[in-house]
Amino acid sequence: FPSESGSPELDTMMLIIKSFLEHLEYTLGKDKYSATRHDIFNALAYAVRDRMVERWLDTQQAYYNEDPKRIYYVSMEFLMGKTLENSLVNLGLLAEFREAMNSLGYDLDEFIEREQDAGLGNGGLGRLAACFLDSMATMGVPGYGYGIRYEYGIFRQNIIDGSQVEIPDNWLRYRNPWEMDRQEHLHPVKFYGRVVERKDTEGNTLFDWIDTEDVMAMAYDTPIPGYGTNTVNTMRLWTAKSTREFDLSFFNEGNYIRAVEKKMLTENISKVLYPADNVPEGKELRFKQEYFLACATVHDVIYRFHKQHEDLRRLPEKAAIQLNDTHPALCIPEMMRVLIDHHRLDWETAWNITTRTFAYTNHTILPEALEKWPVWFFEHILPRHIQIIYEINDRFLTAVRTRFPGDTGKLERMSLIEEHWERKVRMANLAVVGSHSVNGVAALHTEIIKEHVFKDFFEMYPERFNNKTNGITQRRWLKCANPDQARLIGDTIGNGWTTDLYKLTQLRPLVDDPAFMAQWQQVKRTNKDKLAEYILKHNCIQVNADSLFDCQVKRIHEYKRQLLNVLHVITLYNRIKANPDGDFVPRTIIFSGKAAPAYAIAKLIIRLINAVGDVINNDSQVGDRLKVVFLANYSVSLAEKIFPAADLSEQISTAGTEASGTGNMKFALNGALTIGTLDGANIEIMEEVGRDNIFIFGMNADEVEDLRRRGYNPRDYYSRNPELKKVLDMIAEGYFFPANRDLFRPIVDSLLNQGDHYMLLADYASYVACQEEVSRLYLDREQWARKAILNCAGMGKFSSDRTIAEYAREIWDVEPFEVHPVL
Ligand code: 26R
Repeated sequence: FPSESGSPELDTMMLIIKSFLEHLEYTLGKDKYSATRHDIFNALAYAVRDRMVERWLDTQQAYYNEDPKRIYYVSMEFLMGKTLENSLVNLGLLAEFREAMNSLGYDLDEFIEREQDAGLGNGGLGRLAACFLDSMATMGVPGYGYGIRYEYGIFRQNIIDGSQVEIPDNWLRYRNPWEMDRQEHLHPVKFYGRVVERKDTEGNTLFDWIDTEDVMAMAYDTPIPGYGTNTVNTMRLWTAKSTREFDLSFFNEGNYIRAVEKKMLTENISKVLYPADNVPEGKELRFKQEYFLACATVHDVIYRFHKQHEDLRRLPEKAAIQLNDTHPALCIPEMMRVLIDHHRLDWETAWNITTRTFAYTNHTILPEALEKWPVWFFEHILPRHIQIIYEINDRFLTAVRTRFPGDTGKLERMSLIEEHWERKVRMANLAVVGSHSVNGVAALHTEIIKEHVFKDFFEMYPERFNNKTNGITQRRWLKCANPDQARLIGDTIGNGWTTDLYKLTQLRPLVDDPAFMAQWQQVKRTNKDKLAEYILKHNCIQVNADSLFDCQVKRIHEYKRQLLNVLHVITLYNRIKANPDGDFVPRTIIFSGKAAPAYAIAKLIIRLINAVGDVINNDSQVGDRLKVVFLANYSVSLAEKIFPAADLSEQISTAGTEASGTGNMKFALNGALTIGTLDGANIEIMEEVGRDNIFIFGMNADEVEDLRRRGYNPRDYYSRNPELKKVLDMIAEGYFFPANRDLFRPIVDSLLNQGDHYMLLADYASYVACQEEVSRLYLDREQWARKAILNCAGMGKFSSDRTIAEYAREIWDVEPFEVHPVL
């Protein structure tokens, strides 16, 4: 290869080709005859990674030299999805790599598509963490993501005979070219054992945690490139390795097989992501995972601090640790343990450092999703930590007593320990007491936690509470996912929106530009054609791309009310059957989402959707006026196909239950209209796009609360609304599953006989009426497109760049650096 051709473009191309071929040959040991498609992908990925490494090392060196405050985002979940395309886009090398691969006879898109998702998360919380990493790198915030390198991510969902079947997600099988193992970054993590006290020469009591079973946490680092900058941050994921001491002591016992078995058991800690989302799963292994993450991370933070500083009292100036829900909240007692037992600080000093370093984000209002761990877990597994938690609690309750004398109810509610027949540690209380900041993830959510979930704490520490409305990264969710729409926007208003999403307001006047509108509609139509093709291929259902694509994609949970959507679908079906020659606005209803494997009623809802779909899709009288599609295995990459093709975004949770939602933002950014309740971030979306450009129905959070207080009787709604009654009777009587007519009875039972906790029946009439408005508007394609454009134009606020800027200023006290574009 000539080193310089005289043309910089050609030089870049040559370098890419050279790098790719060298990786194929020397890293993977293959040539063009023996290379598999995986090999090509891996060689390509290594070539892309090489382009990041130089900036990565430079960034880390700059952090060391300039010693800015570091931000640690600690999370049990990072739902990264695919990496190849996003990296190329952020590096500004997409076109160059496409051309280089082309010249070798390869289609880059094939390899972009073929990459395995990194699915190390369940849903909103994990994907938010991934968007935050992108924004921190883009904005030059010296951020680190800390998590667990699960060998198995979120399960793959197959649909077999209408039911969800879970398949393990062995995502590392064909190697992960993005990560680098850091054999030298190892921390021991202790479990079990006991605590002994002794006195030092000055008579102070010291605590030794001894006879422990240790596991090593080993780091794997993944580079996180910013968009159009030189910043490359780090995501550090821990994997469990058995210790050498462990090996020796057990092997010396002489039982070789038993020794290897034990060794394997300790390495199980990082084996699998727990697939529960908003439902409790009080498993010991999960508890150990949480401590594993907390311990390794706290030690790493202190290790990095100590490379440049002596005095731990300066830690809060140099480090901020953001806890992504309570899952990593054991960081708090772990930090106390290290400061007191290892560094011999007194309690007050240690507590001051700890509370000034930590901040906690709450992501859920559902009481059953608040983590509580049995005290006996602690006594057995983390005996020193329970002592520390008791001490935190004693001092805290003393403060409560002083502030609110005689209020025993308050003491009981605020205690870190729940005193029922089984005593439990309330992790949310621990997180609030141990942090200087507590935030909700949407305005309404923050109000609810202040007035309900953490009411007593808000009275005591009002200054701690603040809101940080969620956001999404426009680089992945518009530029990569919807290139045609991104290009149209770029050709019209320029590309400033990629780093300043508020620039989208410049689209507003274009609603009066017929040429722009026609192109807008054409983009949506092309995206719908692509999704229709996908549906035909995967579900063998021919859908009408001219129909209204009505989408609800998210985890399956009763509070999200997929079932309310189903009630509407059956209503439409009954209306068509009652009036077969009537005029109906054609709809394709698309569902996608996973149910927690142990969540029986959620799995039954999936079955119901598929059963209803079977009946409707095969009814020739219905034709293509109504189709119901359940897309299996919802994931980041499937989401990237659905959002761009959606006309209507279903955000229909019971008001006051969805903390924020982020899918709602992705839909609107991609030009879908929202039908939703006044819940979570829907309210703020309405404020940004205007009340006329969104479909709002149902009770608001206050009305839900009121009705609950007054006494809610779902049967009132059932007996008074004949259309609703018919729908429920059909489900209950087995209309959709004649082979087993009782199959769906539990669903109807939950509504009619178990109190309809999420109040579907109360919102049904309003929902159906609102859907009629949706259909009416869809008949006027111009009006529809107008509103869709205004939705996209109003999404500026929902960039995760804005969210991160607020965290940086108001919680972390770091200034986002200047963005340094690469020339
Ligand atoms: C511990 C276990 C029971 C558990 C509880 C809750 C495991 C996982 C969860 C998931 C929760 C915390 C979650 O994902 N919450 C979602 O966070 C998003 C990002 O803030 C919000 O947009 C979304 O509304 C909320 O449900």
